[in-house]
Amino acid sequence: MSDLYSDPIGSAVLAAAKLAELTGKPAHDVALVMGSGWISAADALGTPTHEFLATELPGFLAPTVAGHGGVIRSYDLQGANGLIRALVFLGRTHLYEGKGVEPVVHGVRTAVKAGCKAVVLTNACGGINRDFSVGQPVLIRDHISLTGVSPLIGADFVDLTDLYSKRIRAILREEDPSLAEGVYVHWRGPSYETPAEINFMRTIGADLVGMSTVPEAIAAHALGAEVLGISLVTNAAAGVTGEKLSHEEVMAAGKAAAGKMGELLSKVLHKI
Ligand code: 8IG
Repeated sequence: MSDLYSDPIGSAVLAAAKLAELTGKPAHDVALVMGSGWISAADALGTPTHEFLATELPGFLAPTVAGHGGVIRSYDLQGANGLIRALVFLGRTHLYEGKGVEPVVHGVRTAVKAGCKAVVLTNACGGINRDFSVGQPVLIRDHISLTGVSPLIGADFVDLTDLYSKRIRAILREEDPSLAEGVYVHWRGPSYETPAEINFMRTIGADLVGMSTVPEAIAAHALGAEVLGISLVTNAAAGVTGEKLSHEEVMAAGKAAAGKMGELLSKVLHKI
């Protein structure tokens, strides 16, 4: 039995084998990780062939935050270029849960070991850039890690120059030219930023702030998958409007806007 902490890649290989067994599919093509409020985007993909708890696969932890599902779905999507097998994670583990980075990236590693060549990472985030409004989806162009946490261990000096695939971003912007792009800053949480921290983030070039996505993007890229990151701005970051941040408001804004993103995703998945 491979252990998630002592052999995270071996553990992902085991989880991918169990996934193949549960779905009867030897491989999947693309993975989507749905952040808070993105469940309606997954629903727009249609009816999954399989749905089960992430904890049915080795190495996955039970989720701890309301609205972060911990469910895995497998879809057969018929596209212009034939059948696409999509693996969808509803919910994820975050660094702020305090279990280390291994469980945070276990899903995307499992997906890549299951054959996925592209990984779509979605999240709900705070808007730092004043041009962005609540309910707006933004493509992640690049990131700044303020956690400094990498999922990689050892002399694995991975280049991150094109971490958020230019090619895939171009496909989405061709489908919807109104899509904005921005730099996402990773904050450990679970406390939100102070207004002074948001001013600092804006000064160093950040447009969006959130508590996910970055370790998963690095882990997927290091294993050779292409990454697309999409943030849904669900609140103005601290100090931007003077309003306080509430988890309930964040969830509501996410749910309201994710449906149209689901339509966009189902249109572009077969081109990715
Ligand atoms: I949703 O304002 C969401 N996630 N760090 N700051 C951080 N994470 C977030 C925020 C926010 N909104």
